[in-house]
Amino acid sequence: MASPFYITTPIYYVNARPHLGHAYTTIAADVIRRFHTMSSDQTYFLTGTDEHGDKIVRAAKKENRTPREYVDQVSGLFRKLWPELNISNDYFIRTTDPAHMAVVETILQRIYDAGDIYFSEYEGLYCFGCERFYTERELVDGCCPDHQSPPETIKESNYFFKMSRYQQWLIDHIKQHPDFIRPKRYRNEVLAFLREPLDDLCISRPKSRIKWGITLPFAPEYVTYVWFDALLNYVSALGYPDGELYKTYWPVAQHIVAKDILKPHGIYWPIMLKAAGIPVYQHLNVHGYWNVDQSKMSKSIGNVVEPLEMKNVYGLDAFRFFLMRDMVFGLDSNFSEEALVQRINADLANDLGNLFSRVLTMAHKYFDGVVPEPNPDVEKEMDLGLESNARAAIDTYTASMGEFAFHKGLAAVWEFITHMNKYVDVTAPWVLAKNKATRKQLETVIYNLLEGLRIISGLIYPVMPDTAANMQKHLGLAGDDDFYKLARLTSWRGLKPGVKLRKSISLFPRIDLDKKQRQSMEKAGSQKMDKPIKSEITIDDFSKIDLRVATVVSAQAVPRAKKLLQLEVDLGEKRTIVSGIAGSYTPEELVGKQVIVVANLKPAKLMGVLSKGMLIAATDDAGVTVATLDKSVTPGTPLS
Ligand code: ME8
Repeated sequence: MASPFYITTPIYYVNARPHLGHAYTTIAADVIRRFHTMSSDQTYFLTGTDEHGDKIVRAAKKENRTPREYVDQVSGLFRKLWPELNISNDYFIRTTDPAHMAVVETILQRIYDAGDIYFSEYEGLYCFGCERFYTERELVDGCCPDHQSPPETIKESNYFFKMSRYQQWLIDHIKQHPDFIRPKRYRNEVLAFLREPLDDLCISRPKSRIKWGITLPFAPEYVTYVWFDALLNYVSALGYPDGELYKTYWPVAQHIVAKDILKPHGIYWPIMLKAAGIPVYQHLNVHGYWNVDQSKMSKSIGNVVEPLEMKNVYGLDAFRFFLMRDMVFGLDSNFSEEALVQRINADLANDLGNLFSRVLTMAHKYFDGVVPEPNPDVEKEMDLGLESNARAAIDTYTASMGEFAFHKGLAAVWEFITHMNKYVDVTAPWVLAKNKATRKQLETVIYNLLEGLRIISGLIYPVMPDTAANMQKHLGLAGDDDFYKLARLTSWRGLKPGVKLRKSISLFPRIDLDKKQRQSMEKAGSQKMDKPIKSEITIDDFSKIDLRVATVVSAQAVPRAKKLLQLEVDLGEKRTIVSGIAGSYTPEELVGKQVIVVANLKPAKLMGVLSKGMLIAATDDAGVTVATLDKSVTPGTPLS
């Protein structure tokens, strides 16, 4: 019988456009949902937008819009993005939906009636960015840890939720259910937090301060705090309390969030559920951050990665694959286009793409594009462990994917792809084809390879659904809706001899990063000619940039990065700087040169090398020219 499976993403704030981080969580949810359909589970996948609160009102004001106009527009951006990324959500919830608002009121009233909400005057440290009060011990150097600004002291009467009453219950629940919060590091983090007494949660905001929210049913002059509203989306979307979806899916609920919202999901949410008499969720799955150039993505640094841009440049499946393969679920990861291109070229173009086109080409050359019949006389002899490798890959894959260890699941598939490539080399079908006496062997080898590809096409389905479908069609399985089901993949010999194959194709063309970079540099170069002078800055703005003279002590190429050179420079102290000038300078040409360096630029890792500073250079159609001085000066001399 099909088991139910329910997965949710956070509902995203509509105060910013969707970026790489939102895309990652939502793609991870899509992957896990598709993985469960492989076992024929009955699945439900929810995402949506979080639209109430101060943050949103301020963002709307900045754009001269009413909150309603503003939330409709930004929520629309999320809703339109997901199909572009092949996200298969069943429902998209908005906290401004009347049905959701009604559920929030019902649950608030229920908790109030049970005596777990009380009214009290409160003076505290409030961060407007987070829309919450902080205790002294939560602050870092007197500032909000997220916004790095000091909170304001405000005094007001408010409603409070008696979280403290449920503290011991929550500790016991987490201890009795070791994988309630996973991976373990986040479970430990929550337990560590629960070692201190839990403060009650202020769950209201007076309407005199903010109106854009859900009115407390027992106090019309107050709206509810955003987290109380937002978290309830996970049950309201299912039609709590009587909906069929609620009855089927709530008992098996799993959430995915990043570590930023561990506390609301690991502490507030289970306690809210307990107080409302609703069973708690099954698992909270917590992942780390995608950083860009080792820093958190932010508009002010200008390192925000747009998912659609990545899709348009590199292809959707390659982008999805990179995100799932490169991040260890639970840990932080660094995003760079260079790493993305390396993955595409190595794993997708080389390992999988070459295998696929090689095997199809041979099937056409030797068997006119028809799946040959494996020969029972030589089947065992020609297997060479391929079938057991396939089984081992499927076993590791299923165990890993089920625990959200996507990188491990994919690594197991790629191990099998490596076996397949070795199998081609060892069996050498082109040699078998030369001799009539080895026809049986050739039939069996090509059959086995096609069969291996069938299994691979199924295993990659959750992460790369389009590529899986493309492989499926080429393997003569078009119209077979169950081609990726685990039951089908675990039986070897699933491919029917005699079936017509399509002509070979290149699944993933190799990407020439240098060419891509050259093109974008050329574009930038031509733009530079007519690029207007930037807007005025003050002398104070300029003085923030610490320009220094530095002497290049040594220089060398950076492995696997044709554009980059690693320089050791002396600017009064020794520094390593990585610079994209390899196309225009040899390392030898640079040694001894005096160059100009931005000495206080935030360090960034480039191709694994930590670069502390940046060389000043000009780029035009002729390439890159490094700025130097007219006469030699003492290393470290500042420029002004
Ligand atoms: O917190 N790396 O919404 P939000 C990985 N509305 N994931 C990232 C990321 C990054 N650099 N940046 C964002 C909210 N995310 C609340 C949630 S739920 C009841 C209410 C992802 O728009 C990640 O999933 O700030 C993170 O938890 C979420 O976006 C935060 O989204």
